[in-house]
Amino acid sequence: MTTMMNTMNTMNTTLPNAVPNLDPAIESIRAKVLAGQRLTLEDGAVLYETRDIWSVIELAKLVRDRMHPGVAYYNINRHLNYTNVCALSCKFCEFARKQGDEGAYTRDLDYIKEQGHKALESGATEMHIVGGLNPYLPFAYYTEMLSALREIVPQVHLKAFTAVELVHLARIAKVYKRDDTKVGVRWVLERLKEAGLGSLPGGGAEVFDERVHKEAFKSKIGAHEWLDVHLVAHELGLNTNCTMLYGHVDKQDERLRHMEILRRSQDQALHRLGYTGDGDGYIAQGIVESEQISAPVITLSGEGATLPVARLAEPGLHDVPVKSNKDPGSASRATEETNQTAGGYYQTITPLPFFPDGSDLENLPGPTGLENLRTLAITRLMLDNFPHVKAFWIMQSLPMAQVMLEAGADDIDGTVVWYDITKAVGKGTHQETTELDLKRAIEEAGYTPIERDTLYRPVVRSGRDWRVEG
Ligand code: V47
Repeated sequence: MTTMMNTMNTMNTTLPNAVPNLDPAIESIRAKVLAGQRLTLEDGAVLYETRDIWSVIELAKLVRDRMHPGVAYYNINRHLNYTNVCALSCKFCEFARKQGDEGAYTRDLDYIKEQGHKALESGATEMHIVGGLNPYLPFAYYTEMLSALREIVPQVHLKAFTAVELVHLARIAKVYKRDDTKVGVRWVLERLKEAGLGSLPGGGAEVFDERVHKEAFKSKIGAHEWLDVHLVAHELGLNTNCTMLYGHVDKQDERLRHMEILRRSQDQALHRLGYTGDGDGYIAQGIVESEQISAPVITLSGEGATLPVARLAEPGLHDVPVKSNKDPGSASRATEETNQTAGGYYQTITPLPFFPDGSDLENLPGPTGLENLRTLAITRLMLDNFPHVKAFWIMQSLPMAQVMLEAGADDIDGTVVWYDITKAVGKGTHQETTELDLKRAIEEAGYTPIERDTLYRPVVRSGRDWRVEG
């Protein structure tokens, strides 16, 4: 017996440590996360550098569960890419074609209406509509597209046009002002909203950094213009999303800076809606040295924080007051006094891992599975004022999207159907999953699936008929 114990002791000392990666550097970050405090860029760097990736994931799950206890969202949607003809030549993009190239297309109004009918038949709550910067389409094409869909599918939310498309629209409508993007974009957005636009998707943000911009998407709008477009949308009461396309020529510190810029932009949006923060706001630098953002820090990831309430999508019905997470009275006052609306903030961030295939950066490997999980978890932890983090299964696969629910994501987008911008390995552009698959993935991950509309309001459904709860 003694001999056996001795043998076991010897074996124990030669076994690898059962938890080899625990990193004490994470402990101060853990304390901040538990207290609902904002993490710094230095904290973010630690989270990127540590070998203890499971602690990073565990912390992100803690925050995700605190914000959305027991549930995960999904939606029934349809993506529509109306043209792939694009004046730009971004290096990471395999979607764009020049007019006359093989495979170049521009959908006419009949095609678009047909997509509307299909959305209706499938019971979709959202159409996600984006395309290239097609220099041959007039401004009227866009308003007619929205008006036609509004007529066919009045209930379906039209989430359409990324920031760069909206700047392009200002150019073709000849209202673009080089020294103030906001003026032309406001003109465009007012008309699109009138025609039926419900919110903006988050594409085209890429990574907000001059070097990355120059190297990978030089002719596209930069951070300033992207943020200006979203600012105007917020001022008009439209909710928007945002993305981070990472894993190409970007570095980790540039991703962190991207996150910092987004959360400061969200501080501004929430402050405008009456969120008061905890009073210890810091004056952060904007994108350029001379610019300062003076909104207070507003976090939504702490215990008991109130997420902004969704509002009705129809034009003119944007007047549901939000509640402040710190001072419930202040938001209602702001709403009454300044006629602010509850719409007008970033709803969700979708981290997009770079897909090299077919792009000019095909020589790059693209991010690995662990890099994807780590970046997602850090996104959840850094973007403490973003209500949602989305797993876009098209770019991750559904099995990976399911794992992402354990690492910070609370939402899986969506049934999709056709998607042309990237193709998951071995797939064509027909990329569809069923509601059943989404629900099964969510339930197996231990969450209750909640079907949501674009504004994250729970949907009550009977077959293809649906209504928003409440
Ligand atoms: O804007 C382009 C990116 C975006 C590649 O807001 C690429 O709810 C990876 O924005 N590899 C489109 N990404 C997707 C997008 C999106 C998706 C789902 C939901 C939402 C939302 C937004 O895809 C583009 C661009 O940033 N992209 N090429 C590529 N090779």
